Amino acid sequence: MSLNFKNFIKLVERRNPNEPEFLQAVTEVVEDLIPYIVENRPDLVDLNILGRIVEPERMITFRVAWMDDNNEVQVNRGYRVQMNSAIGPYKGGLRFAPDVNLSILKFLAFEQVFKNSLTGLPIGGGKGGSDFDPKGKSDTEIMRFCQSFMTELHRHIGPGTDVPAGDIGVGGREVGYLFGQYKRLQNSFSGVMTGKGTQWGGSFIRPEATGYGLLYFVQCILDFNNESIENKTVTISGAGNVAYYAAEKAIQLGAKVLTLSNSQGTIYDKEGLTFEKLQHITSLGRNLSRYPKKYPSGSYHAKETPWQFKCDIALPCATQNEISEADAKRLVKNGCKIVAEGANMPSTAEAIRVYEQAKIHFGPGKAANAGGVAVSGLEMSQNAIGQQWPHEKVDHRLKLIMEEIHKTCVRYGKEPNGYINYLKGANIGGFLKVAEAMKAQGVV
Ligand code: NDP
Ligand code: 2IT
Repeated sequence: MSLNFKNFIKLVERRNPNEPEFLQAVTEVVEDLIPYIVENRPDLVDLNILGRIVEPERMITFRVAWMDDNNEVQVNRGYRVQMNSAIGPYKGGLRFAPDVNLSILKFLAFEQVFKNSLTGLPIGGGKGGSDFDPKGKSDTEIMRFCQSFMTELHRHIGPGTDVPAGDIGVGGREVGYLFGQYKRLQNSFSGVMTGKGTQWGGSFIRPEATGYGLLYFVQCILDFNNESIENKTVTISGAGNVAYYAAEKAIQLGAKVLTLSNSQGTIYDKEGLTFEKLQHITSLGRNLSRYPKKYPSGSYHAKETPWQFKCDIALPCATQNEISEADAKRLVKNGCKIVAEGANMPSTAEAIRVYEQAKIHFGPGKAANAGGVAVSGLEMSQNAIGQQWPHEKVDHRLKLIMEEIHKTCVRYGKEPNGYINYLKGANIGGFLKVAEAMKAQGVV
């Protein structure tokens, strides 16, 4: 069997028409994998592992009908993409946002396979969600939607089959309603979801894990280059779960955090954010424009992203394709030395080329934001043995996992001139474990 990049991508494009995000994610991975396996692993070429890994094992789409507060019947579409279960049950978040479609969920599920493998834990890859828009909905509308969503999803998931969690638009509240409905339908209290409340089966540090893990990964990059994070300037996009805890940990480690943002605009505080300022931002909800009223060192930039501001480290933590080629050029021109992704695929393919040409350090999402799902994996372990580990233990394990991921990236991503291509390292390192498992389990 022969394997050639152009023909492979053509085939993926033909089989998945009109799915630009999925194609982008696949291209980003197989660009690194094809040369590697053709040279080093002809056995994997013969078994058509790549052809199999880009095909979801199962995809479920379903109707979600629910009643809004005006007693009108609303209809949304629900999805679960069960991508790969070679190394463990499908694992990955649920996203509720109006732009959710199959292309976005397939790209997220595909990335999740490599990310979950990198954590070293026994978890396969999946992702799901709905085009439901939680913004502006009442608490009871959110609950009714979650209950209706889970009424269908419950028959496809389970603690040994598929374990969902949160993502954009799905946080602790939604996980609670989803879990409650699953428990009621199955008459069983189980570890079917992660991100649960710490009173009822959740792990300590899970809410913080993605943002904290991101900063631990940045620390690894800096250590590797004999540098420290202290007094480095950091720009962060987003103001949700990942962005908030990334900012908190960056401040704790002595960095100067200059921005947070949402889909409406960006806060820039030239004196840097503090814990108190972060709390105030939380109290503003989505109304970030009110920030300068309380903190005059801050300014608000409507409809703008953080990437125009000078920084040492940029941490995109909002959504896919939020850094364009022009943004990347501006970051490099302004002296940015590290881009590490809290979000999934926030850099366009063109932006990544700019980073690589400028030889700045680029931590791709599947490595840099793996802390969230890693602690989800630890939550599954705790549920399986009926225990709850203390904060310190979970945080310590999170740090060790991020350090191991960094080592894997260095091992497979080091180029002859010494530059660490973290993307290549993460792609190859994440792939090999899944590929070996698929090989061992026969042609399925
Ligand atoms: P949240 O829903 O908590 O927050 C999302 C934030 O991003 C909000 O501030 C939101 O602004 C902003 N945002 C969302 N969509 C857009 C958009 N189209 N343009 C600009 N801003 C946008 O989500 P999370 O923090 O959980 O997720 C953020 C990213 O991190 C996602 O890419 C997710 O896949 C990834 N991730 C999350 C993990 C987790 O554990 N939660 C784990 C690993 C990765 P607004 O309110 O205005 O929409
Ligand atoms: O993108 C991600 O890794 C997540 N949204 C977290 C998934 C999880 O199962 O914790």
